[in-house]
Amino acid sequence: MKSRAAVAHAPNKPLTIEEIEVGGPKEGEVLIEIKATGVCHTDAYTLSGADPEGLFPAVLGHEGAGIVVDVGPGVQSLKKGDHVIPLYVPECRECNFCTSGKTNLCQAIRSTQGAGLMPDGSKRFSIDGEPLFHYMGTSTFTNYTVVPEIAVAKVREDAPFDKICYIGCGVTTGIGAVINTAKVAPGDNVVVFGLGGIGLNVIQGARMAGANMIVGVDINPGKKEMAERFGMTHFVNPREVEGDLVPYIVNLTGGGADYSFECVGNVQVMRQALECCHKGWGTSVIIGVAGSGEEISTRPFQLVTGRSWRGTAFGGAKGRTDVPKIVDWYMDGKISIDPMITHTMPLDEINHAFHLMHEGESIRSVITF
Ligand code: NAD
Ligand code: AHE
Ligand code: ZN
Repeated sequence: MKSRAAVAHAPNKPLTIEEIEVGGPKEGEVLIEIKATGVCHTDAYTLSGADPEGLFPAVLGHEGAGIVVDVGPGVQSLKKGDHVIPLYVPECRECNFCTSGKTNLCQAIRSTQGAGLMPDGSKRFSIDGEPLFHYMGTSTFTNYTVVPEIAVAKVREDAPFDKICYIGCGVTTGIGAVINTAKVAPGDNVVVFGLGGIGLNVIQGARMAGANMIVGVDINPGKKEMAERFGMTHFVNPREVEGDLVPYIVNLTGGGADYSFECVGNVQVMRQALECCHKGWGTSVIIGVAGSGEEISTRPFQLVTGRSWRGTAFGGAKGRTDVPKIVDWYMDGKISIDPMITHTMPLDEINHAFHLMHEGESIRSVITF
Protein backbone atom coordinates (compact mmCIF):
# COMPACT_ATOMS: atom_id res chain seq x y z
CA MET A 1 0.00 0.00 0.00
CA LYS A 2 0.96 3.66 -0.31
CA SER A 3 1.70 5.84 2.69
CA ARG A 4 2.72 9.44 3.27
CA ALA A 5 5.99 9.51 5.13
CA ALA A 6 8.84 11.76 6.17
CA VAL A 7 11.97 10.18 4.71
CA ALA A 8 15.50 10.71 6.05
CA HIS A 9 17.66 10.33 2.96
CA ALA A 10 20.97 11.41 4.49
CA PRO A 11 22.44 12.71 7.77
CA ASN A 12 21.82 16.37 8.53
CA LYS A 13 19.44 16.85 5.63
CA PRO A 14 15.81 17.88 6.13
CA LEU A 15 13.27 15.06 5.99
CA THR A 16 11.31 14.95 2.75
CA ILE A 17 7.58 14.25 2.65
CA GLU A 18 6.99 11.53 0.11
CA GLU A 19 4.65 8.73 -0.81
CA ILE A 20 6.31 5.45 0.09
CA GLU A 21 5.31 1.85 -0.50
CA VAL A 22 4.60 -0.22 2.64
CA GLY A 23 4.53 -4.03 2.44
CA GLY A 24 1.84 -5.90 4.39
CA PRO A 25 2.38 -7.69 7.70
CA LYS A 26 4.03 -11.12 7.62
CA GLU A 27 3.93 -13.88 10.26
CA GLY A 28 3.74 -12.37 13.74
CA GLU A 29 3.49 -8.77 12.49
CA VAL A 30 0.83 -6.09 12.39
CA LEU A 31 0.18 -3.11 10.13
CA ILE A 32 -0.54 0.06 12.12
CA GLU A 33 -2.14 3.28 10.92
CA ILE A 34 -0.15 5.89 12.84
CA LYS A 35 -2.45 8.67 14.05
CA ALA A 36 0.15 10.76 15.90
CA THR A 37 3.85 10.72 16.67
CA GLY A 38 6.08 12.75 18.94
CA VAL A 39 9.50 13.99 17.87
CA CYS A 40 12.11 12.97 20.46
CA HIS A 41 15.68 14.22 20.73
CA THR A 42 16.82 10.70 19.82
CA ASP A 43 15.30 11.19 16.33
CA ALA A 44 17.38 14.36 15.99
CA TYR A 45 20.45 12.53 17.30
CA THR A 46 20.14 9.82 14.65
CA LEU A 47 19.36 12.35 11.92
CA SER A 48 22.50 14.27 12.90
CA GLY A 49 24.67 11.30 11.95
CA ALA A 50 25.99 10.81 15.52
CA ASP A 51 24.21 7.46 16.03
CA PRO A 52 26.52 4.49 15.32
CA GLU A 53 23.37 2.57 14.39
CA GLY A 54 22.03 5.36 12.17
CA LEU A 55 21.16 4.13 8.67
CA PHE A 56 19.99 6.03 5.61
CA PRO A 57 17.68 6.25 3.79
CA ALA A 58 15.25 5.49 6.59
CA VAL A 59 11.88 6.29 8.09
CA LEU A 60 12.64 7.63 11.59
CA GLY A 61 10.24 8.09 14.53
CA HIS A 62 9.65 6.00 17.64
CA GLU A 63 6.99 7.82 19.71
CA GLY A 64 3.73 6.91 17.97
CA ALA A 65 0.17 5.84 18.58
CA GLY A 66 -2.37 4.44 16.17
CA ILE A 67 -4.78 1.69 15.14
CA VAL A 68 -4.10 -1.86 13.96
CA VAL A 69 -5.42 -2.12 10.41
CA ASP A 70 -4.15 -5.58 9.44
CA VAL A 71 -2.59 -8.58 11.18
CA GLY A 72 -0.26 -11.21 9.76
CA PRO A 73 -0.60 -14.99 10.25
CA GLY A 74 -0.18 -16.24 13.81
CA VAL A 75 -0.90 -12.94 15.53
CA GLN A 76 -2.89 -13.73 18.67
CA SER A 77 -2.77 -10.77 21.04
CA LEU A 78 -3.94 -8.10 18.59
CA LYS A 79 -6.77 -7.63 16.12
CA LYS A 80 -7.89 -5.05 13.58
CA GLY A 81 -9.21 -1.94 15.27
CA ASP A 82 -7.07 -2.21 18.40
CA HIS A 83 -5.60 1.07 19.61
CA VAL A 84 -1.88 0.66 20.11
CA ILE A 85 1.49 2.19 20.90
CA PRO A 86 4.49 0.71 19.03
CA LEU A 87 7.43 -0.23 21.28
CA TYR A 88 11.09 0.32 20.50
CA VAL A 89 11.86 -1.99 23.42
CA PRO A 90 9.72 -5.05 22.72
CA GLU A 91 8.51 -7.56 25.30
CA CYS A 92 8.50 -11.13 23.96
CA ARG A 93 8.06 -12.61 27.47
CA GLU A 94 10.17 -15.61 26.40
CA CYS A 95 13.83 -14.59 25.94
CA ASN A 96 16.25 -14.92 28.84
CA PHE A 97 16.25 -11.12 29.28
CA CYS A 98 12.44 -11.01 29.59
CA THR A 99 12.31 -13.98 31.95
CA SER A 100 15.24 -12.78 34.10
CA GLY A 101 13.09 -10.38 36.07
CA LYS A 102 16.15 -8.10 36.04
CA THR A 103 15.73 -5.98 32.92
CA ASN A 104 13.25 -4.63 30.37
CA LEU A 105 15.74 -5.05 27.53
CA CYS A 106 14.06 -7.84 25.53
CA GLN A 107 16.63 -9.12 23.04
CA ALA A 108 14.32 -11.23 20.84
CA ILE A 109 14.70 -8.94 17.79
CA ARG A 110 17.44 -6.50 18.91
CA SER A 111 19.97 -7.45 16.21
CA THR A 112 17.64 -6.99 13.21
CA GLN A 113 16.10 -3.89 14.82
CA GLY A 114 19.53 -2.28 15.17
CA ALA A 115 20.25 -3.10 11.54
CA GLY A 116 17.10 -1.28 10.40
CA LEU A 117 15.35 -4.50 9.36
CA MET A 118 12.22 -6.45 10.20
CA PRO A 119 12.84 -9.66 12.23
CA ASP A 120 12.94 -11.77 9.05
CA GLY A 121 15.77 -9.59 7.72
CA SER A 122 13.64 -7.80 5.12
CA LYS A 123 12.68 -4.16 4.67
CA ARG A 124 9.01 -3.35 4.26
CA PHE A 125 9.37 0.25 3.07
CA SER A 126 10.45 1.44 -0.36
CA ILE A 127 10.26 4.45 -2.58
CA ASP A 128 10.34 4.07 -6.35
CA GLY A 129 11.70 0.56 -5.80
CA GLU A 130 14.54 1.73 -3.52
CA PRO A 131 14.30 0.07 -0.08
CA LEU A 132 14.22 2.25 3.05
CA PHE A 133 15.56 1.20 6.44
CA HIS A 134 13.29 0.82 9.46
CA TYR A 135 14.23 2.69 12.65
CA MET A 136 14.15 1.46 16.26
CA GLY A 137 11.67 -1.19 15.15
CA THR A 138 8.90 1.39 14.99
CA SER A 139 9.33 3.98 12.16
CA THR A 140 6.45 6.21 13.20
CA PHE A 141 7.11 9.09 10.77
CA THR A 142 4.80 7.37 8.27
CA ASN A 143 1.03 7.08 8.16
CA TYR A 144 1.35 3.27 7.97
CA THR A 145 4.08 1.15 9.56
CA VAL A 146 4.70 -2.55 10.11
CA VAL A 147 5.72 -3.75 13.57
CA PRO A 148 6.18 -7.18 15.18
CA GLU A 149 3.39 -8.20 17.57
CA ILE A 150 5.86 -8.39 20.47
CA ALA A 151 6.60 -4.69 19.96
CA VAL A 152 3.05 -3.42 20.35
CA ALA A 153 1.21 -2.29 23.49
CA LYS A 154 -2.59 -2.46 23.28
CA VAL A 155 -4.19 0.54 25.01
CA ARG A 156 -7.70 1.72 25.87
CA GLU A 157 -9.76 3.22 23.05
CA ASP A 158 -10.85 6.44 24.72
CA ALA A 159 -7.29 7.79 25.06
CA PRO A 160 -6.36 10.58 22.60
CA PHE A 161 -3.64 9.55 20.14
CA ASP A 162 -2.12 13.03 19.98
CA LYS A 163 -1.29 12.86 23.70
CA ILE A 164 -0.61 9.19 24.45
CA CYS A 165 1.91 8.92 21.63
CA TYR A 166 4.29 10.64 24.08
CA ILE A 167 3.98 7.58 26.35
CA GLY A 168 5.71 5.68 23.54
CA CYS A 169 8.99 7.24 24.70
CA GLY A 170 9.35 10.44 26.74
CA VAL A 171 6.73 9.99 29.45
CA THR A 172 7.58 6.36 30.15
CA THR A 173 11.33 6.99 29.98
CA GLY A 174 11.27 9.86 32.48
CA ILE A 175 8.76 8.51 34.98
CA GLY A 176 10.11 4.96 34.62
CA ALA A 177 13.69 6.08 35.30
CA VAL A 178 12.53 7.38 38.68
CA ILE A 179 10.18 4.56 39.63
CA ASN A 180 11.66 1.46 37.99
CA THR A 181 15.38 2.24 37.74
CA ALA A 182 16.29 4.55 40.62
CA LYS A 183 13.35 3.61 42.85
CA VAL A 184 13.34 7.07 44.42
CA ALA A 185 11.87 7.00 47.94
CA PRO A 186 9.87 9.66 49.80
CA GLY A 187 12.18 12.37 51.16
CA ASP A 188 15.01 11.77 48.67
CA ASN A 189 16.77 14.73 47.11
CA VAL A 190 16.80 14.52 43.31
CA VAL A 191 18.79 16.50 40.74
CA VAL A 192 17.67 16.50 37.11
CA PHE A 193 20.06 17.70 34.36
CA GLY A 194 18.19 18.77 31.22
CA LEU A 195 14.59 19.98 31.47
CA GLY A 196 13.35 18.90 28.06
CA GLY A 197 10.85 16.25 27.06
CA ILE A 198 12.55 13.62 29.23
CA GLY A 199 13.71 15.71 32.18
CA LEU A 200 10.24 17.12 32.84
CA ASN A 201 8.91 13.59 33.12
CA VAL A 202 11.71 12.71 35.55
CA ILE A 203 10.54 15.69 37.61
CA GLN A 204 6.94 14.53 37.38
CA GLY A 205 8.03 11.03 38.48
CA ALA A 206 10.10 12.42 41.36
CA ARG A 207 7.12 14.35 42.65
CA MET A 208 4.96 11.21 42.43
CA ALA A 209 7.63 9.32 44.40
CA GLY A 210 7.50 11.92 47.17
CA ALA A 211 10.96 13.41 46.64
CA ASN A 212 11.99 16.27 48.92
CA MET A 213 14.18 18.63 46.86
CA ILE A 214 13.77 18.37 43.09
CA VAL A 215 16.58 20.43 41.60
CA GLY A 216 16.43 21.14 37.87
CA VAL A 217 19.59 22.10 35.96
CA ASP A 218 19.37 23.61 32.49
CA ILE A 219 21.32 26.18 30.47
CA ASN A 220 18.03 27.44 29.03
CA PRO A 221 16.23 29.57 31.66
CA GLY A 222 13.10 29.36 29.53
CA LYS A 223 12.62 25.80 30.84
CA LYS A 224 12.22 26.93 34.47
CA GLU A 225 8.53 27.79 34.49
CA MET A 226 7.31 24.53 33.00
CA ALA A 227 9.60 22.50 35.27
CA GLU A 228 8.18 24.28 38.33
CA ARG A 229 4.71 23.36 37.13
CA PHE A 230 5.70 19.69 37.23
CA GLY A 231 7.31 19.80 40.68
CA MET A 232 10.80 21.30 40.42
CA THR A 233 11.62 23.01 43.73
CA HIS A 234 14.96 24.66 42.80
CA PHE A 235 16.38 25.79 39.44
CA VAL A 236 20.07 26.03 38.60
CA ASN A 237 21.39 27.64 35.43
CA PRO A 238 25.02 26.44 35.15
CA ARG A 239 25.87 29.63 33.25
CA GLU A 240 24.91 31.74 36.25
CA VAL A 241 26.80 29.73 38.84
CA GLU A 242 30.06 31.29 39.95
CA GLY A 243 32.75 28.63 40.21
CA ASP A 244 32.21 24.91 39.72
CA LEU A 245 28.71 23.55 39.33
CA VAL A 246 29.31 20.31 41.26
CA PRO A 247 30.20 21.81 44.68
CA TYR A 248 27.37 24.30 44.19
CA ILE A 249 24.83 21.46 43.85
CA VAL A 250 26.41 19.40 46.63
CA ASN A 251 26.06 22.42 48.90
CA LEU A 252 22.51 23.17 47.74
CA THR A 253 21.39 19.63 48.49
CA GLY A 254 23.09 19.44 51.86
CA GLY A 255 25.73 16.89 50.83
CA GLY A 256 24.70 15.75 47.38
CA ALA A 257 21.84 14.15 45.49
CA ASP A 258 20.37 10.85 46.56
CA TYR A 259 19.61 10.41 42.87
CA SER A 260 20.62 12.42 39.83
CA PHE A 261 19.40 11.98 36.27
CA GLU A 262 21.23 13.02 33.10
CA CYS A 263 18.64 13.92 30.46
CA VAL A 264 20.88 15.77 27.98
CA GLY A 265 23.18 13.28 26.24
CA ASN A 266 26.38 15.21 27.05
CA VAL A 267 29.28 13.24 28.53
CA GLN A 268 30.59 16.23 30.52
CA VAL A 269 27.13 16.67 32.05
CA MET A 270 27.07 12.94 32.83
CA ARG A 271 30.25 13.45 34.87
CA GLN A 272 28.71 16.40 36.72
CA ALA A 273 25.59 14.35 37.41
CA LEU A 274 27.64 11.54 38.94
CA GLU A 275 29.88 13.81 40.98
CA CYS A 276 27.00 15.83 42.47
CA CYS A 277 25.69 12.64 44.09
CA HIS A 278 25.93 12.14 47.84
CA LYS A 279 29.09 10.46 49.09
CA GLY A 280 28.43 6.96 50.33
CA TRP A 281 25.16 6.25 48.52
CA GLY A 282 24.19 8.69 45.73
CA THR A 283 23.22 7.12 42.41
CA SER A 284 23.30 8.81 39.01
CA VAL A 285 21.10 7.49 36.23
CA ILE A 286 22.14 8.17 32.64
CA ILE A 287 19.18 8.63 30.30
CA GLY A 288 20.77 10.88 27.66
CA VAL A 289 22.21 9.26 24.55
CA ALA A 290 25.75 10.29 23.61
CA GLY A 291 27.21 10.37 20.13
CA SER A 292 29.40 7.82 18.41
CA GLY A 293 32.88 7.65 19.96
CA GLU A 294 32.04 9.66 23.07
CA GLU A 295 32.98 8.21 26.45
CA ILE A 296 32.25 9.01 30.09
CA SER A 297 34.99 9.50 32.66
CA THR A 298 35.39 10.27 36.34
CA ARG A 299 37.94 9.54 39.05
CA PRO A 300 37.35 5.95 40.19
CA PHE A 301 37.50 7.42 43.72
CA GLN A 302 33.99 8.77 43.04
CA LEU A 303 32.75 5.18 42.88
CA VAL A 304 35.08 3.87 45.59
CA THR A 305 33.47 6.38 47.91
CA GLY A 306 30.02 5.04 47.33
CA ARG A 307 28.50 6.78 44.33
CA SER A 308 26.97 4.55 41.64
CA TRP A 309 26.53 5.04 37.92
CA ARG A 310 23.53 3.48 36.23
CA GLY A 311 21.68 3.80 32.95
CA THR A 312 18.19 3.18 31.74
CA ALA A 313 16.42 2.60 28.43
CA PHE A 314 12.69 3.29 28.10
CA GLY A 315 12.66 3.91 31.84
CA GLY A 316 13.11 0.23 32.59
CA ALA A 317 9.52 -0.31 31.46
CA LYS A 318 8.26 -3.59 30.00
CA GLY A 319 6.17 -2.08 27.26
CA ARG A 320 3.28 -4.47 26.69
CA THR A 321 2.70 -4.73 30.43
CA ASP A 322 3.47 -1.22 31.66
CA VAL A 323 2.45 1.12 28.81
CA PRO A 324 -1.31 0.37 29.05
CA LYS A 325 -1.09 1.16 32.78
CA ILE A 326 0.63 4.48 32.11
CA VAL A 327 -2.12 5.34 29.63
CA ASP A 328 -4.59 4.62 32.46
CA TRP A 329 -2.62 6.92 34.79
CA TYR A 330 -2.96 9.68 32.21
CA MET A 331 -6.67 9.09 31.67
CA ASP A 332 -7.25 8.95 35.44
CA GLY A 333 -5.41 12.25 35.95
CA LYS A 334 -2.55 10.70 37.94
CA ILE A 335 0.02 12.08 35.50
CA SER A 336 -0.07 15.13 33.27
CA ILE A 337 0.98 15.20 29.63
CA ASP A 338 -0.91 17.95 27.81
CA PRO A 339 1.15 21.00 28.91
CA MET A 340 4.37 19.33 27.75
CA ILE A 341 3.03 19.00 24.22
CA THR A 342 3.79 22.57 23.28
CA HIS A 343 3.29 22.16 19.52
CA THR A 344 1.07 19.99 17.31
CA MET A 345 1.46 20.09 13.55
CA PRO A 346 0.85 18.11 10.36
CA LEU A 347 3.50 15.84 8.82
CA ASP A 348 4.39 18.50 6.22
CA GLU A 349 5.82 20.63 9.04
CA ILE A 350 7.95 17.96 10.70
CA ASN A 351 11.22 19.76 9.94
CA HIS A 352 9.86 22.71 11.92
CA ALA A 353 9.46 20.35 14.90
CA PHE A 354 13.21 19.59 14.74
CA HIS A 355 13.94 23.31 14.43
CA LEU A 356 11.87 24.11 17.53
CA MET A 357 13.70 21.41 19.48
CA HIS A 358 17.14 22.66 18.45
CA GLU A 359 16.18 26.23 19.33
CA GLY A 360 14.88 25.12 22.76
CA GLU A 361 11.45 26.55 21.92
CA SER A 362 9.43 23.36 22.36
CA ILE A 363 9.14 20.63 24.94
CA ARG A 364 7.42 18.10 22.69
CA SER A 365 6.12 18.56 19.18
CA VAL A 366 3.52 16.06 18.06
CA ILE A 367 2.80 15.31 14.42
CA THR A 368 -0.77 14.34 13.58
CA PHE A 369 -1.78 12.48 10.42
P1 NAD B 1 15.36 17.92 24.71
O1 NAD B 1 16.10 18.54 23.60
O2 NAD B 1 13.89 18.12 24.81
O3 NAD B 1 15.98 18.40 26.12
C1 NAD B 1 17.33 18.52 26.39
C2 NAD B 1 17.51 19.62 27.44
O4 NAD B 1 18.89 19.64 27.85
C3 NAD B 1 17.19 21.01 26.90
O5 NAD B 1 16.25 21.66 27.76
C4 NAD B 1 18.53 21.72 26.90
O6 NAD B 1 18.43 23.11 27.15
C5 NAD B 1 19.25 21.01 28.03
N1 NAD B 1 20.70 21.11 28.02
C6 NAD B 1 21.53 21.15 26.94
N2 NAD B 1 22.81 21.25 27.34
C7 NAD B 1 22.80 21.28 28.70
C8 NAD B 1 23.81 21.38 29.70
N3 NAD B 1 25.10 21.46 29.37
N4 NAD B 1 23.43 21.36 31.00
C9 NAD B 1 22.12 21.29 31.34
N5 NAD B 1 21.11 21.20 30.43
C10 NAD B 1 21.46 21.19 29.14
O7 NAD B 1 15.69 16.36 24.64
P2 NAD B 1 14.84 15.13 25.22
O8 NAD B 1 13.87 14.67 24.20
O9 NAD B 1 14.38 15.48 26.58
O10 NAD B 1 16.00 14.01 25.32
C11 NAD B 1 17.04 14.16 26.25
C12 NAD B 1 18.07 13.06 26.06
O11 NAD B 1 17.49 11.80 26.43
C13 NAD B 1 18.57 12.89 24.63
O12 NAD B 1 19.94 12.55 24.67
C14 NAD B 1 17.76 11.70 24.14
O13 NAD B 1 18.39 11.06 23.06
C15 NAD B 1 17.72 10.86 25.39
N6 NAD B 1 16.67 9.86 25.50
C16 NAD B 1 17.01 8.67 26.07
C17 NAD B 1 16.05 7.70 26.29
C18 NAD B 1 16.42 6.40 26.94
O14 NAD B 1 15.61 5.47 26.90
N7 NAD B 1 17.58 6.29 27.56
C19 NAD B 1 14.74 7.94 25.88
C20 NAD B 1 14.43 9.16 25.30
C21 NAD B 1 15.40 10.12 25.12
N1 AHE C 1 21.72 3.54 18.72
C1 AHE C 1 22.47 4.18 19.77
C2 AHE C 1 21.81 3.99 21.12
C3 AHE C 1 20.50 4.72 21.22
C4 AHE C 1 19.85 4.39 22.55
O1 AHE C 1 20.49 4.30 23.58
N2 AHE C 1 18.55 4.23 22.50
C5 AHE C 1 17.77 4.01 23.71
C6 AHE C 1 16.44 4.59 23.51
S1 AHE C 1 16.48 6.33 23.20
C7 AHE C 1 14.86 6.66 22.94
O2 AHE C 1 14.69 7.98 22.70
C8 AHE C 1 17.57 2.51 23.96
O3 AHE C 1 16.49 1.99 24.04
N3 AHE C 1 18.65 1.83 24.12
C9 AHE C 1 18.65 0.41 24.32
C10 AHE C 1 18.86 -0.32 23.03
O4 AHE C 1 18.87 -1.54 23.04
O5 AHE C 1 19.01 0.35 21.99
C11 AHE C 1 23.87 3.64 19.81
O6 AHE C 1 24.68 4.23 20.55
O7 AHE C 1 24.17 2.68 19.10
ZN1 ZN D 1 12.77 8.87 22.42
